[in-house]
Amino acid sequence: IETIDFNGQPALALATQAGSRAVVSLFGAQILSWIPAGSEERLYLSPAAVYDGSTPIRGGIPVCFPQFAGLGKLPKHGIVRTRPWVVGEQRTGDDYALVTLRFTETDETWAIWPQNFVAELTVVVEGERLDVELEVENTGHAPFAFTAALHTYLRVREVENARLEGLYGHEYRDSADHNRIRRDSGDMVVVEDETDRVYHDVKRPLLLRDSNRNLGINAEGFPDVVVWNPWEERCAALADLPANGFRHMLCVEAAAARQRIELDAGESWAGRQSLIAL
Ligand code: TA6
Repeated sequence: IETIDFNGQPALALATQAGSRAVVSLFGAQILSWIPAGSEERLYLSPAAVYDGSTPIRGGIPVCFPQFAGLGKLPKHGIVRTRPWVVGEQRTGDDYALVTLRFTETDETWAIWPQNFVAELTVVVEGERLDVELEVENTGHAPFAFTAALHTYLRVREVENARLEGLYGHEYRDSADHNRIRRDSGDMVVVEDETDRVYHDVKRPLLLRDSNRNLGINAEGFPDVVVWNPWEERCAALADLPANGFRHMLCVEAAAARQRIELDAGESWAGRQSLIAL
């Protein structure tokens, strides 16, 4: 595990002897790259991403906390994706590398969200796996509630050819269509238009089929799954995504969005997303 400069932001580069690699930025505790052993890049990081701290980094795995999207009055996707985290534990074994980054409230975050908390993101690369765990502790004296997500941008060869399996029969809120509540009735999700859905209560693992490579996606603690692709028009409106960027990304996010998670003083919560290159 090495500290590196990634486009002007301090980051940690993880590597295992077997050849898995990942890069985690201290800005937002955002994973920017993941290459499973013997494979190629599996996360989408926009070539037009901005790293000067003025805006979130487009791509990788942004951490959304204590608010997912615009579900409340806080800034979109919360307050930790645009702030520096500190490095905690760093460990490597024969076949894995682990880092923990920590964020503790500051005067600045208190002014936006008046709560005492510690958020910890633990990243483990091991063989074909990437495990990402977000832990939140209420270190104050009163209860608080939050929504959250690991806003994972997966790299796909051609989004129209990608197939996401495992969501059949699930209810979802369609943010791309007036927040209508629908039920998925297809064997797989195919993205061929703007897609922005919050699937509720997903207990099954998902499988992303992408040309000749597959990815298993598992979550624990995060009850919901968000599937997002901005498609052509919305992509064109995002200055930090190239015009064809939407073709090479698909966000499949582990989220706690439908219901807020409530934590009493002293309580903790943890949610995890695992990606497995198959
Ligand atoms: O997770 C989906 C979403 O909430 C979309 O509605 C879309 O706006 C996206 O996140 C990206 O948000 P951002 O603030 O990073 O541009």
